[in-house]
Amino acid sequence: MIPKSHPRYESLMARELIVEGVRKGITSTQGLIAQGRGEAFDYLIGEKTTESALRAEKVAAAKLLLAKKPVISVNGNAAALVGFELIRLSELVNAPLEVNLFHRTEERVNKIMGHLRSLGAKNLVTKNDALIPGLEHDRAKVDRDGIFAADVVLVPLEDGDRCKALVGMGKTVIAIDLNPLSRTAQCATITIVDNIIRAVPNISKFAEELKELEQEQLKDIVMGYDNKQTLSLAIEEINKNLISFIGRS
Ligand code: PTJ
Repeated sequence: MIPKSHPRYESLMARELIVEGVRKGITSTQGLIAQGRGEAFDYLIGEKTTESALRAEKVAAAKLLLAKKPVISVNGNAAALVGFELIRLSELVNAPLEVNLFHRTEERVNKIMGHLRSLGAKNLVTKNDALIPGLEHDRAKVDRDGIFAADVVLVPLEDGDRCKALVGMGKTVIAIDLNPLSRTAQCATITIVDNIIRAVPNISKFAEELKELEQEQLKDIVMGYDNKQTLSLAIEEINKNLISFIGRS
Protein backbone atom coordinates (compact mmCIF):
# COMPACT_ATOMS: atom_id res chain seq x y z
CA MET A 1 0.00 0.00 0.00
CA ILE A 2 1.18 3.50 -0.81
CA PRO A 3 0.90 5.76 2.27
CA LYS A 4 -0.92 9.08 1.73
CA SER A 5 2.05 10.84 3.32
CA HIS A 6 4.33 9.79 0.44
CA PRO A 7 5.55 12.97 -1.30
CA ARG A 8 4.62 11.55 -4.71
CA TYR A 9 1.39 9.87 -3.58
CA GLU A 10 -0.78 11.15 -6.43
CA SER A 11 1.69 10.22 -9.13
CA LEU A 12 2.12 6.72 -7.66
CA MET A 13 -1.64 6.25 -7.40
CA ALA A 14 -2.00 7.20 -11.07
CA ARG A 15 0.56 4.50 -11.90
CA GLU A 16 -1.54 2.00 -9.96
CA LEU A 17 -4.64 2.97 -11.97
CA ILE A 18 -2.81 2.51 -15.27
CA VAL A 19 -1.36 -0.85 -14.18
CA GLU A 20 -4.85 -1.92 -13.06
CA GLY A 21 -6.17 -0.75 -16.45
CA VAL A 22 -3.67 -3.03 -18.20
CA ARG A 23 -4.63 -5.93 -15.92
CA LYS A 24 -8.32 -5.43 -16.75
CA GLY A 25 -7.59 -5.26 -20.49
CA ILE A 26 -8.73 -1.61 -20.72
CA THR A 27 -5.35 0.05 -21.17
CA SER A 28 -2.78 -1.04 -23.76
CA THR A 29 0.71 -2.01 -22.61
CA GLN A 30 1.91 0.95 -24.69
CA GLY A 31 -0.23 3.04 -22.36
CA LEU A 32 2.31 2.36 -19.61
CA ILE A 33 4.98 4.04 -21.72
CA ALA A 34 2.72 6.98 -22.51
CA GLN A 35 2.04 7.46 -18.79
CA GLY A 36 5.80 7.46 -18.08
CA ARG A 37 6.31 10.17 -20.67
CA GLY A 38 3.45 12.16 -19.18
CA GLU A 39 4.92 11.81 -15.68
CA ALA A 40 8.24 13.23 -16.84
CA PHE A 41 6.54 16.33 -18.26
CA ASP A 42 4.33 16.63 -15.19
CA TYR A 43 7.47 16.72 -13.07
CA LEU A 44 8.84 19.51 -15.25
CA ILE A 45 5.70 21.65 -14.93
CA GLY A 46 5.76 21.18 -11.15
CA GLU A 47 2.98 18.56 -10.84
CA LYS A 48 0.38 21.31 -10.57
CA THR A 49 -2.09 23.12 -12.80
CA THR A 50 -0.33 26.20 -14.09
CA GLU A 51 -2.16 29.48 -14.60
CA SER A 52 -2.05 29.12 -18.39
CA ALA A 53 -3.46 25.58 -18.18
CA LEU A 54 -6.26 26.81 -15.93
CA ARG A 55 -7.12 29.48 -18.49
CA ALA A 56 -7.17 26.83 -21.26
CA GLU A 57 -9.42 24.66 -19.08
CA LYS A 58 -11.88 27.52 -18.67
CA VAL A 59 -11.87 28.24 -22.41
CA ALA A 60 -12.36 24.50 -23.07
CA ALA A 61 -15.40 24.43 -20.77
CA ALA A 62 -16.89 27.47 -22.52
CA LYS A 63 -16.23 25.92 -25.96
CA LEU A 64 -17.87 22.64 -24.95
CA LEU A 65 -20.92 24.52 -23.65
CA LEU A 66 -21.12 26.56 -26.87
CA ALA A 67 -20.81 23.48 -29.10
CA LYS A 68 -23.75 22.19 -31.12
CA LYS A 69 -22.42 18.64 -31.17
CA PRO A 70 -19.58 18.07 -28.71
CA VAL A 71 -18.03 14.61 -28.28
CA ILE A 72 -15.52 13.29 -25.76
CA SER A 73 -13.07 10.75 -27.16
CA VAL A 74 -11.91 8.07 -24.72
CA ASN A 75 -8.82 5.88 -25.00
CA GLY A 76 -7.37 3.21 -22.73
CA ASN A 77 -5.37 5.59 -20.54
CA ALA A 78 -8.19 8.08 -20.12
CA ALA A 79 -10.66 5.31 -19.20
CA ALA A 80 -8.33 3.93 -16.53
CA LEU A 81 -7.31 7.29 -15.05
CA VAL A 82 -10.48 9.39 -15.22
CA GLY A 83 -13.37 7.19 -16.40
CA PHE A 84 -15.75 8.50 -13.76
CA GLU A 85 -14.71 12.15 -14.18
CA LEU A 86 -15.21 11.93 -17.96
CA ILE A 87 -18.76 10.66 -17.42
CA ARG A 88 -19.44 13.62 -15.15
CA LEU A 89 -18.07 16.06 -17.72
CA SER A 90 -20.06 14.32 -20.45
CA GLU A 91 -23.24 14.92 -18.45
CA LEU A 92 -22.41 18.54 -17.63
CA VAL A 93 -21.79 19.59 -21.24
CA ASN A 94 -24.13 17.07 -22.85
CA ALA A 95 -21.39 15.40 -24.89
CA PRO A 96 -21.48 11.66 -25.60
CA LEU A 97 -18.42 9.53 -24.91
CA GLU A 98 -16.88 7.68 -27.84
CA VAL A 99 -14.20 5.04 -27.43
CA ASN A 100 -11.50 5.62 -30.03
CA LEU A 101 -8.25 3.70 -29.84
CA PHE A 102 -4.86 3.86 -31.45
CA HIS A 103 -3.98 0.23 -30.63
CA ARG A 104 -7.50 -0.86 -31.48
CA THR A 105 -8.97 -4.28 -30.81
CA GLU A 106 -12.73 -4.85 -30.67
CA GLU A 107 -12.20 -6.70 -27.40
CA ARG A 108 -10.61 -3.63 -25.77
CA VAL A 109 -13.26 -1.27 -27.21
CA ASN A 110 -15.96 -3.46 -25.63
CA LYS A 111 -14.11 -3.72 -22.33
CA ILE A 112 -13.75 0.08 -22.13
CA MET A 113 -17.45 0.57 -22.95
CA GLY A 114 -18.32 -2.01 -20.27
CA HIS A 115 -16.04 -0.21 -17.80
CA LEU A 116 -17.67 3.16 -18.55
CA ARG A 117 -21.16 1.66 -18.25
CA SER A 118 -20.23 0.06 -14.93
CA LEU A 119 -19.27 3.54 -13.71
CA GLY A 120 -22.69 4.89 -14.77
CA ALA A 121 -22.15 6.11 -18.35
CA LYS A 122 -25.41 6.40 -20.27
CA ASN A 123 -24.44 8.65 -23.13
CA LEU A 124 -22.13 6.52 -25.29
CA VAL A 125 -21.87 6.42 -29.07
CA THR A 126 -20.91 2.93 -30.10
CA LYS A 127 -20.88 2.48 -33.88
CA ASN A 128 -17.81 2.53 -36.06
CA ASP A 129 -19.43 3.26 -39.37
CA ALA A 130 -17.37 6.18 -40.65
CA LEU A 131 -13.71 6.93 -41.35
CA ILE A 132 -11.76 10.11 -40.66
CA PRO A 133 -10.29 10.99 -44.06
CA GLY A 134 -6.54 10.85 -44.50
CA LEU A 135 -5.75 8.52 -41.59
CA GLU A 136 -4.31 5.10 -42.27
CA HIS A 137 -4.44 3.67 -38.75
CA ASP A 138 -7.36 2.40 -36.67
CA ARG A 139 -7.99 5.74 -35.03
CA ALA A 140 -9.74 6.64 -38.27
CA LYS A 141 -12.70 4.41 -37.26
CA VAL A 142 -15.40 6.59 -35.75
CA ASP A 143 -19.15 6.85 -35.24
CA ARG A 144 -20.94 8.75 -38.02
CA ASP A 145 -23.15 10.45 -35.41
CA GLY A 146 -20.29 10.90 -32.95
CA ILE A 147 -16.78 12.17 -33.66
CA PHE A 148 -17.44 12.24 -37.41
CA ALA A 149 -20.31 14.74 -37.04
CA ALA A 150 -18.98 16.64 -34.00
CA ASP A 151 -18.08 20.33 -34.11
CA VAL A 152 -15.99 20.17 -30.91
CA VAL A 153 -14.00 17.09 -29.86
CA LEU A 154 -12.18 16.67 -26.56
CA VAL A 155 -9.23 14.38 -27.10
CA PRO A 156 -7.30 13.42 -24.01
CA LEU A 157 -3.83 11.89 -24.66
CA GLU A 158 -3.94 12.00 -28.39
CA ASP A 159 -1.60 11.10 -31.22
CA GLY A 160 -0.75 13.96 -33.52
CA ASP A 161 -2.08 12.43 -36.74
CA ARG A 162 -5.71 12.25 -35.70
CA CYS A 163 -5.59 15.69 -34.12
CA LYS A 164 -4.38 17.11 -37.43
CA ALA A 165 -7.02 15.19 -39.39
CA LEU A 166 -9.83 16.39 -37.10
CA VAL A 167 -8.68 20.00 -37.39
CA GLY A 168 -8.52 19.40 -41.16
CA MET A 169 -12.22 18.42 -41.03
CA GLY A 170 -12.96 21.87 -39.59
CA LYS A 171 -13.50 20.74 -36.01
CA THR A 172 -12.41 22.48 -32.83
CA VAL A 173 -10.03 20.07 -31.11
CA ILE A 174 -9.40 20.37 -27.38
CA ALA A 175 -6.36 18.31 -26.42
CA ILE A 176 -5.07 17.38 -22.98
CA ASP A 177 -1.36 16.70 -23.24
CA LEU A 178 1.41 17.27 -20.71
CA ASN A 179 3.97 17.63 -23.48
CA PRO A 180 3.70 21.14 -24.94
CA LEU A 181 6.10 20.11 -27.73
CA SER A 182 4.07 17.17 -29.01
CA ARG A 183 2.46 17.28 -32.46
CA THR A 184 -0.94 17.05 -30.80
CA ALA A 185 -0.21 20.01 -28.53
CA GLN A 186 1.03 22.02 -31.48
CA CYS A 187 -1.90 21.31 -33.78
CA ALA A 188 -4.90 21.36 -31.42
CA THR A 189 -7.20 24.39 -31.26
CA ILE A 190 -7.01 24.47 -27.47
CA THR A 191 -4.21 22.59 -25.71
CA ILE A 192 -4.45 21.92 -22.02
CA VAL A 193 -0.93 21.24 -20.77
CA ASP A 194 -1.94 19.53 -17.56
CA ASN A 195 -2.30 16.06 -16.15
CA ILE A 196 -5.60 14.53 -17.27
CA ILE A 197 -6.21 13.70 -13.60
CA ARG A 198 -6.32 17.41 -12.73
CA ALA A 199 -7.56 18.72 -16.08
CA VAL A 200 -10.88 16.85 -16.38
CA PRO A 201 -12.21 17.82 -12.91
CA ASN A 202 -11.09 21.41 -13.57
CA ILE A 203 -12.98 21.56 -16.88
CA SER A 204 -16.06 20.15 -15.11
CA LYS A 205 -15.78 22.73 -12.35
CA PHE A 206 -15.70 25.51 -14.95
CA ALA A 207 -18.57 23.92 -16.90
CA GLU A 208 -20.65 23.93 -13.73
CA GLU A 209 -19.81 27.57 -13.04
CA LEU A 210 -20.41 28.72 -16.61
CA LYS A 211 -23.43 26.70 -17.64
CA GLU A 212 -25.96 29.40 -16.71
CA LEU A 213 -24.20 32.08 -18.82
CA GLU A 214 -25.64 33.48 -22.04
CA GLN A 215 -24.03 32.44 -25.34
CA GLU A 216 -22.53 35.93 -25.73
CA GLN A 217 -20.87 35.71 -22.33
CA LEU A 218 -19.43 32.30 -23.19
CA LYS A 219 -18.15 33.70 -26.48
CA ASP A 220 -16.39 36.49 -24.55
CA ILE A 221 -14.48 33.85 -22.57
CA VAL A 222 -13.35 32.09 -25.72
CA MET A 223 -12.58 35.25 -27.67
CA GLY A 224 -8.95 36.23 -27.88
CA TYR A 225 -7.72 32.79 -26.77
CA ASP A 226 -4.33 32.19 -28.32
CA ASN A 227 -3.08 28.58 -28.30
CA LYS A 228 0.46 29.51 -29.38
CA GLN A 229 0.67 31.75 -26.34
CA THR A 230 -0.63 28.94 -24.07
CA LEU A 231 2.11 26.64 -25.36
CA SER A 232 4.79 29.33 -24.97
CA LEU A 233 3.69 29.93 -21.39
CA ALA A 234 3.90 26.18 -20.65
CA ILE A 235 7.43 26.03 -22.06
CA GLU A 236 8.38 29.12 -20.03
CA GLU A 237 7.03 27.41 -16.91
CA ILE A 238 9.22 24.37 -17.57
CA ASN A 239 12.19 26.66 -18.14
CA LYS A 240 11.54 28.52 -14.91
CA ASN A 241 11.33 25.25 -12.95
CA LEU A 242 14.55 23.94 -14.47
CA ILE A 243 16.37 27.16 -13.62
CA SER A 244 15.11 27.01 -10.04
CA PHE A 245 16.57 23.48 -9.83
CA ILE A 246 20.00 24.80 -10.87
CA GLY A 247 19.84 27.17 -7.92
CA ARG A 248 19.07 24.30 -5.53
CA SER A 249 21.81 21.87 -6.52
O1 PTJ B 1 -5.65 3.31 -25.72
P1 PTJ B 1 -4.99 3.60 -27.04
O2 PTJ B 1 -4.78 2.36 -27.85
O3 PTJ B 1 -5.76 4.62 -27.85
O4 PTJ B 1 -3.55 4.22 -26.77
C1 PTJ B 1 -3.41 5.38 -25.97
C2 PTJ B 1 -1.95 5.87 -25.96
C3 PTJ B 1 -1.89 7.01 -24.95
C4 PTJ B 1 -1.04 4.72 -25.53
C5 PTJ B 1 -1.59 6.35 -27.39
O5 PTJ B 1 -2.46 7.36 -27.81
C6 PTJ B 1 -0.16 6.83 -27.46
O6 PTJ B 1 0.75 6.09 -27.75
O7 PTJ B 1 -0.01 8.11 -27.15
P2 PTJ B 1 1.40 8.87 -27.22
O8 PTJ B 1 1.79 9.12 -28.64
O9 PTJ B 1 2.38 8.20 -26.30
O10 PTJ B 1 1.02 10.27 -26.61
C7 PTJ B 1 0.54 10.41 -25.34
C8 PTJ B 1 0.76 11.87 -24.93
O11 PTJ B 1 0.02 12.06 -23.76
C9 PTJ B 1 2.22 12.20 -24.62
O12 PTJ B 1 2.56 13.46 -25.16
C10 PTJ B 1 2.27 12.26 -23.08
O13 PTJ B 1 3.17 13.25 -22.60
C11 PTJ B 1 0.84 12.65 -22.76
N1 PTJ B 1 0.40 12.10 -21.46
C12 PTJ B 1 0.69 10.88 -20.93
N2 PTJ B 1 0.08 10.73 -19.75
C13 PTJ B 1 -0.62 11.86 -19.52
C14 PTJ B 1 -0.42 12.74 -20.63
N3 PTJ B 1 -1.01 13.95 -20.70
C15 PTJ B 1 -1.83 14.30 -19.68
N4 PTJ B 1 -2.05 13.51 -18.59
C16 PTJ B 1 -1.48 12.29 -18.48
N5 PTJ B 1 -1.70 11.53 -17.41
